[in-house]
This record gives sequence, C-alpha cells and structure tokens, in this order.
Amino acid sequence: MSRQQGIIVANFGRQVLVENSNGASIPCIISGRKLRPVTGDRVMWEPLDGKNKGLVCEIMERDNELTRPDRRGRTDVLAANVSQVMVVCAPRPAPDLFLIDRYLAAAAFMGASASVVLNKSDLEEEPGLAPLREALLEYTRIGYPVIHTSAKSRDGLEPLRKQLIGHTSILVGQSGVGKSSILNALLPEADILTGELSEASGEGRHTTTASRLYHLDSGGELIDSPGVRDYAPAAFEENDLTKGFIEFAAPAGSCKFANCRHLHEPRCGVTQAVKDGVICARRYESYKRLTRLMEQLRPGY
Ligand SMILES: Nc1nc2c(ncn2[C@@H]2O[C@H](COP(=O)(O)OP(=O)(O)O)[C@@H](O)[C@H]2O)c(=O)[nH]1
Ligand SMILES: [Mg+2]
Ligand SMILES: [Zn+2]
Repeated sequence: MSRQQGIIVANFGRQVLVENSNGASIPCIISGRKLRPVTGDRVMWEPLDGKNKGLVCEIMERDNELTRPDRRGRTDVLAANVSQVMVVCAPRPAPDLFLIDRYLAAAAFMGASASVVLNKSDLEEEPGLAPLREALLEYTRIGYPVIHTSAKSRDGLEPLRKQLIGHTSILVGQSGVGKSSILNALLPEADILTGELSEASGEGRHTTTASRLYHLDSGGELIDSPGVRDYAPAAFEENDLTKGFIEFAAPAGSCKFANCRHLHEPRCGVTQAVKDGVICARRYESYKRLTRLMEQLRPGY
C-alpha cells in the first residue's frame, strides 16, 4: 500500500496514533530507533498489509518543538508544531510572575504566539485574586491576550475557545492551576485526570502518560501533555534573551551597541525605558533574572 500523510495525535513511546486525512486514527509502530515522532508531528506512514495497523516511516520538517531538559541535561521534545502557548495561572496556588515571564519568553523563542489565562476567577474571596488581575494588566498593555476563566463555573470558556481557533495550542503553567480542568471543560468527552481525581484514585499523577492532540468542535487543536506539569522552559540555546520580552524590541532599537545586553551598557534604550516607566520594572527584573540563570547554565553567555 501507498505512503500517505498523517499527523501524530497520541504518543505512547514506541507506539503512536496517526490520524489520516479522513480523520481516522490508526495505531502505528515506528520504523527504526532513530525516528522519534511526537504529538503534533506531520508524518508519512503506510498501512501494514492485512492489519488495522500502520508503520510511520518519515517525520516531516517541524515548524517548532516544545522542549524540556531531561534528567541527563539533554532536551526532551514534548510536542511539535505548536503555534500557541497558553500560560495558565490562578490565585491559588500562589502565582509566580517570573514563571509566567519565562513561559512567555520560551513561546517567543520557539516562534509560537502566547496568551495568558487567569483560571479560578470564581474564587472571589481569595485575597490573591485582585492583585493577580492587577498584575496581568501589564500583559494586556504589552499586547498579550489575557483571558479570565473558571473551569468550575465555566465562565470565560467562550473567549478561550475563540482564542484557540486556528491554532495548535498547549496549556502550560504551575501544577494545580487547572490545566486539566480547563481541558475537561472544553472537551468533556476527553475525561482528563484532574488533581482531585488522580488523588482520589490513589494512583497519583502518573496514570495518564500519553500526550494527546484533541480537535475542538469550535475550531483549533489542543495538545495535552502530561510532561508539561514539570516543564521548565529552557531555551538555553537562545542567544538573545531580548526576543523573549516583546516590549523591549522598540526601545532596544535605540541602544548604542547592537549587541547591548541592557544591563550596564551606556546609552541603553531598554534601561532608559525602564527609568521612564515605559518598560515595567518587574518585567525588567525578570529579564535580568533570566540573564543570570543563563550565565550560570552557559558560562560566557
Ligand atoms: N475553584 C476552582 N477550582 C478549580 C478550577 N479549575 C481547577 N480547579 C481545581 O484545582 C485543582 C487542580 O486542578 P487541575 O486541573 O488538576 O490542575 P493542573 O495541575 O493544572 O492540571 C483541582 O482540585 C480542581 O478541581 C476553577 O476554575 N475554580
Ligand atoms: Mg493536570
Ligand atoms: Zn540596551
């Protein structure tokens, strides 16, 4: 039988599910050890004679990769061809704005767009909610879509669906902010394990190990990757961290030195913009913190 195109919609290690052009999912094995398809990959595959099974023989060039450092310090690819990163936060667990900045930077490094989702907006009594709403205004100001949702009361799901149209998106963010709950709210049939459920089952959080791509009826694809729960955006191959802070681009245009790192250099457009209040001081602190992290991990950066 002939080779055909498909997309990886689930990845169980050496077994994958390939969706063909008719939307049917075919269990496939992978040709050779070197081939490592991940969810979101566009592939060439061929049916195996006489079986409802196929063989993945080629991975098409990826637009991008969502990676995380593995235990041996190499990078582990969690998903491919992600066009939008949805950074989820909530008043509980306590939000970490630096982590949000890192996720947004990582999205920019991989060439994906990004949005911020404030989930658990139903927790009106939570003292952390108002300050978080206030802090997120800065992201709106610099151009990121910010969507307020509650997976519990189902508020804000429509604006969220709208933001997902036309994209292959992935939800990232601290454990416990409600990523699985949001997925369940958008895709009731998917029945994704949430914190409560997994604790109740006594099997912990390791029961769902496969990453999956779901089609939303309202438009767009959403990837659920369990690996994302401890996904610390690395992107330490990056040579210009400025790219991760979108509001620095215009002020950086007036730096005296083309390779200005916006730290102690004279006539720096970015530090001037911080002084003038054009760049938010807290965002600039995140930039410096990320730069220090980079210096530790890559001496000489
Ligand atoms: N009040 C409230 N609780 C939520 C909401 N979304 C999720 N939760 C709860 O937060 C906890 C963690 O949710 P989960 O979806 O497992 O978070 P994840 O680790 O990001 O996937 C669970 O106890 C959920 O029931 C929400 O919108 N409002
Ligand atoms: Mg989860
Ligand atoms: Zn500068």
